[in-house]
Amino acid sequence: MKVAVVGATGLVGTKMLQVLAERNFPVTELVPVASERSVGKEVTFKGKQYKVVSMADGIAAKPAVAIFSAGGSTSLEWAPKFAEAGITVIDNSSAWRMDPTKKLVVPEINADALTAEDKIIANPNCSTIQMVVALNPLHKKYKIKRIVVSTYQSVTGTGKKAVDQLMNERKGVEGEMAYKYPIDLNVIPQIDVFLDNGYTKEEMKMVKETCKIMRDDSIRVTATTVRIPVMGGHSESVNIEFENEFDLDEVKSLLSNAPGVVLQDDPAAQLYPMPMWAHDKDDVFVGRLRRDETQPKTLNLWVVSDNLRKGAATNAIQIAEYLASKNMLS
Ligand code: A2P
Ligand code: 11C
Repeated sequence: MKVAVVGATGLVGTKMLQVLAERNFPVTELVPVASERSVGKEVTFKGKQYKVVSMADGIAAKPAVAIFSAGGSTSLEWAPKFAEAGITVIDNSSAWRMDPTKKLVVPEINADALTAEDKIIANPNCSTIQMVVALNPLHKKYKIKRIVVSTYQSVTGTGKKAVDQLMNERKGVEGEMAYKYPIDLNVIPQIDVFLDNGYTKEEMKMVKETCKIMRDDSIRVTATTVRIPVMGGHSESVNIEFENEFDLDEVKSLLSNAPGVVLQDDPAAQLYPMPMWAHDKDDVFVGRLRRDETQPKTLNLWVVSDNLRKGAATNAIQIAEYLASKNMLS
């Protein structure tokens, strides 16, 4: 199958090439696409060099599927043009996520909603994906009423410029700033821009995308999203109030058997999820499971995942794998 990766020179795009190769997605020809600045540059896929082409040439190549990670404005402009040419777009930006005519998909949860008519499919935000992968099995069993989440997010979520800022600060060299403030030895309680309600766009993504993916608008979510000087993945402290009573051992068993989830929860052995272990893994790691002793039917947990993997590239490629398995890519 001919596969285009749009944004192939970026952090997520590069990870997409790696994940496509690792998972042996049936790529017969790769079409790497990026901005005009990168046309003619080369990327490596399965040991072979491929020349980066422009957006227009990406369409002209007629891939069966185009996996986009080139920013929201690029997607808004170009995804419809790819779709009109009959190319299925899986888009990692926020451009289409809340469009009621587009599906927002985490395969473990709602791939069944996809049809061959879906030509632009949205990949959720990284911090939302890892949370819903962990919480969906619990929602199905106990029904979630309310979620209070605080995040500790990797600089890789911002892109290459932020990784460079952190590394430059470590080395004590001057460089371009991805953030308004230093990030090394600091914590920045702002991810993306502030909205009129005082929350950031990242926080409101977690609120809205959670309900859409879990197909339940009654779930109340409140979030504080924070950038920390870490690279391996995003971490989240999640407090969940359920409609129904739960049993902690049953919660552990549900999570142990949940697709895409790895339980890492052994306080006696000081075992819990950490970004240094989640790095470059496809799973969502869950630990620190305990009752909230201040109110009934409420659970605390800690969830970590590599935001470039399950939070972006892996989830998008799992969507492509699902479509391919159902013969929905032509
Ligand atoms: P380029 O490298 O040519 O700028 P990151 O999030 O790591 O910064 O990566 C962003 C990705 O999106 C890069 O591959 C980048 O290409 C691509 N990109 C950015 N703007 C555009 C655009 N206007 N058209 C196509 N690709 C774009
Ligand atoms: C971050 N979550 O860590 C963001 C990156 O809507 O896909 C991904 C933004 C998005 O900064």
